[in-house]
Amino acid sequence: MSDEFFGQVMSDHQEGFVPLIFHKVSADEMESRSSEFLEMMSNRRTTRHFSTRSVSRTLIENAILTGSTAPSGAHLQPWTFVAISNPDLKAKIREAAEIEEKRFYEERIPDEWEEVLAPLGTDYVKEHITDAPWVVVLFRHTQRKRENGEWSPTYYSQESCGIAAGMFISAIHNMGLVTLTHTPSPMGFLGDILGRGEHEKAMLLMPVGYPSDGAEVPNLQRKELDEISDFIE
Ligand code: IYR
Repeated sequence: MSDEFFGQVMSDHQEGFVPLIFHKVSADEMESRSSEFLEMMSNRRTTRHFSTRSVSRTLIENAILTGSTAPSGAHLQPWTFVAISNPDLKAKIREAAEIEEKRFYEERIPDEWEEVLAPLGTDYVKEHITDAPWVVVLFRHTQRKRENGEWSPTYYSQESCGIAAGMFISAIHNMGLVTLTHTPSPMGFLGDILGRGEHEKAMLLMPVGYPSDGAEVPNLQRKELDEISDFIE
């Protein structure tokens, strides 16, 4: 097959098709698996209270690999998960995050935003960044480097990284750990501190670890099915 297609070099793409690996599941088994998975995921909560207990690198690698099974626009997999356990680096990130967050909470936060944040009990102090044994920062690629060294766009990178983050979070919960989707704003300092390229934009900072003894979560309810769906049959 030619390497040239409408003048574009195709060599940085894999070509062809392979059979789908699909495991048949009986109707009964489907029902039980669907409700078991729902129950497992219903027990997931976001907490801000992390233990300093260590977590093996293998667990973080498996969560990242699970996140990276996400579908992505044109299969460009436009993400980098930067996993940090180095205490000095975590302290540096916390310091920079708290500078931004202090400004956010004290000066920039609009009233309507303050109103909906209040029940979550958040403030500018981000001890989770130094308490959690790992901090994983998800960077979204806005551009990709071709094999010939030129830059081209990525497609649906927000959607792709959102899905990858969801799968990462599910993997963390499934393995018995907790995480928090922290979005310091603005997040530009993360690319600077972690030395990422211009084509990578920090999207989420996720501390990962065990909850601290006595960890708490806000007393929140999830919406009912009829509030989040509309069936047209
Ligand atoms: N970035 C801030 C504020 C914040 C915003 C939302 I939307 C939240 O759901 C929670 C917090 C912070 O991380 O504290």
